[in-house]
Amino acid sequence: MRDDDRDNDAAATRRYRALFISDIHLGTKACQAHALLDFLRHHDADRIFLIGDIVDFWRIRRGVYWPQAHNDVLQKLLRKARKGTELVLIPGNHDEVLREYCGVQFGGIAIARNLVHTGADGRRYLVIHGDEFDVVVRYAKWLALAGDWSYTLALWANTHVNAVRRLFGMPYWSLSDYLKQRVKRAVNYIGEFETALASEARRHGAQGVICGHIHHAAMRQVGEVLYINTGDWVESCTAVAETDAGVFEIIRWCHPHRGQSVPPEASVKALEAAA
Ligand SMILES: [Mn+2]
Repeated sequence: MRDDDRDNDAAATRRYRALFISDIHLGTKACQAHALLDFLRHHDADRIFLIGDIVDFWRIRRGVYWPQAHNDVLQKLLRKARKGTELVLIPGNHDEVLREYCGVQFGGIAIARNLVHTGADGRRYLVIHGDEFDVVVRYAKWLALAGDWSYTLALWANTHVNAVRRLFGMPYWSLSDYLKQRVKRAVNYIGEFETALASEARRHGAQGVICGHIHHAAMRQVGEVLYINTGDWVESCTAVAETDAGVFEIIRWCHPHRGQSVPPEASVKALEAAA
């Protein structure tokens, strides 16, 4: 049985007014494409918002990684569009090449830089990826890329640098202290990100904001703005759904085929949870 044939299994599919998905990072080994396929099989919506970093063009530039499951995800989404789902794509920083096509509509997909979604209850939600508010990414892309490597570098340094430091009678350099500092910064960073996004929502006359980018699913009130982050399909496998009543919920999708690879950020997040 082909994956798509299971669409007919309507009893197992939950229908929502809208689904919000971001940070899939197709084209990377860390992408949980099988889990997402399974999620898409069990969930449908009148509108699906793809809120950035859907295809990771940064990684693809370093060499193509494109297994069948990644193709299946795109096919599955296009199939939903053919069957009447309105697809909205908001490019992120890893797929910013698509930003050239903002305002364009093709194959049942509308591409926009950001937009305001009106909830079932009439409340307005700014839908945006969020990297615009990430100063590091915006002003120094190479710094952001270096960030991916800092943990790997720290691990290497812990083993090798200390051997050299010992030779020179220098004190031990602690990896865990380094990570704790990094986590503290990460926590501050998330708070600042939420505040920035909430004020951007106010600027658009919206009562809420729905974004992605920081791979950290959340739903909380920031002042008078409801801040919603869809999380990611790299490690947490989360999406946000709006019911017909205009209620938003975070869905965490567990799937037996989830890959075992854990990116370095996951270890930092585990520390963060323990902190
Ligand atoms: Mn991003």
